[in-house]
Amino acid sequence: MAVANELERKFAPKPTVATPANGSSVDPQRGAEERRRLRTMMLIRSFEEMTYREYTKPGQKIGGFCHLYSGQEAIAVGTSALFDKKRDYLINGYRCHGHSLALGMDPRVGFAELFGKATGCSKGKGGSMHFFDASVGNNGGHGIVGGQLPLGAGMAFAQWYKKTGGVTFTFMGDGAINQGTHNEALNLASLYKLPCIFVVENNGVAMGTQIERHSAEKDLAERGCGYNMPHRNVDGNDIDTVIAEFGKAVERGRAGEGPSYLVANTYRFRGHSMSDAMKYRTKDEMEQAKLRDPISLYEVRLREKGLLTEAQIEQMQEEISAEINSAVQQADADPHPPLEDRFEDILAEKYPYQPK
Ligand SMILES: Cc1ncc(C[n+]2csc(CCOP(=O)(O)OP(=O)(O)O)c2C)c(N)n1
Repeated sequence: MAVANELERKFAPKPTVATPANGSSVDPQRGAEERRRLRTMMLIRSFEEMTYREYTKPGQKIGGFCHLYSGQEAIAVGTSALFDKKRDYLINGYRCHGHSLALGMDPRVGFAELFGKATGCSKGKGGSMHFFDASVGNNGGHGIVGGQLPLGAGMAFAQWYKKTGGVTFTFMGDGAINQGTHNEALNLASLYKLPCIFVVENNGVAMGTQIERHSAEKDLAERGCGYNMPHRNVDGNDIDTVIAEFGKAVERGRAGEGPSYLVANTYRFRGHSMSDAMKYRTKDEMEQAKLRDPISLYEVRLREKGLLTEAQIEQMQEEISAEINSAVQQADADPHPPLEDRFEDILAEKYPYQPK
C-alpha cells in the first residue's frame, strides 16, 4: 500500500550523509528509543493523511469538523517522551489526534471514533474533536477555543492539592491566547504555583488569520510576561529541543515551583479544517516549511548519528502502512453505537454531580 509511504516520502529531503545500506552495521538496541519516536511521528502523519483521504473521498464516513495535525508531530511526540501516564494529565484543543496517538491510542480506536463507531475512544459520539483516554491521563480535545485552559489549571490544582507530583500539559493554538480564559488560567496557575505547563502550538495562523493580524505582540512567548512564570520560544519542529525545553518545565512543575509558558513554533501542512483552500498561504511559504518537516529533520539526524539505516526506515514505513490500512478496515467493520444508547454519556445523569 503506497499511500502512507508516498506522503511520508513527499516531505522527506534526501539525507545529506552516507548511511549504512542495511541494518548490519547498526547495533539494533542503540537508538531504539529514538527510532520509536520517529516511528510515532510517522504513524501520526500516516493516520492524518489517511483521515484526509477518508474524509474527502466519495461516500465520506467521517462527519463533523476535522482538524489535522500533519506538520506538528514533534510537539506531541516530544511531550509523550516526558509524560508519566500514572500521574500526569494532558488537555487539548480540537486538533487532538496526534497527542492521543502519541500517548498510545490504537489507530483503530481513533478511526472508529472518526467513523462514529461504538469502539471509538468516545464511543463514537465525540468525533474528531473529542479524542479522550482518561486511563492514560488524556483529558481530551475541546472544541471551544481556549475552553481547555481553565480546565487544565483546575486539573493542575487537583494535582497540587493531592500532592501527586503530576503535571498537566495544557495545549492551545496561537489563536486561543487571545481568549479571556488565557489570562484567567495563567494568572491563577502562577498565583497558586500549580504544576501546569501551558503549551502554545504556534502554527502561525488562527484558521486563516496570521499572527500579525491577531496579536498585538508578535513574539508570542512575550505574551507570557506579567504572569511571573518562565516563558520562552521553542523550536516545535525539533523533537530533541521540545524534549529538552519541555523537560525543564516538567521538572519545575514536579518540584512545586509552578507553571511554565512554552511557545512551540511550528507549521501545519494541511488546512485549518477540511474545507480550507489555504488561500492565505503562498507556494513559497509552503515549500520553505516543508524543508523543516519535523519528521525529515529527525530522520536525517538519526541517520547522521548512525542510529538509522535505509532498511530500517523502509521497514517502518511498510509496517505503518499496513497498520493504518488494517486500522481503517477494522474500524469500518465495527458496529455503530446501539440506537437506545444515543442519549448515554451525553449529560451528567445525576444532579448535583456526585463524584465516584
Ligand atoms: C470560543 C470560540 N470562538 C470561535 C471558534 C471558531 N474557531 C474554531 S478554531 C478557531 C481558530 C483557532 O486557531 P488556533 O487557536 O490558532 O488553533 P489551531 O487551529 O491553529 O490549532 C476558531 C476561531 C470556536 N471554536 N470557539
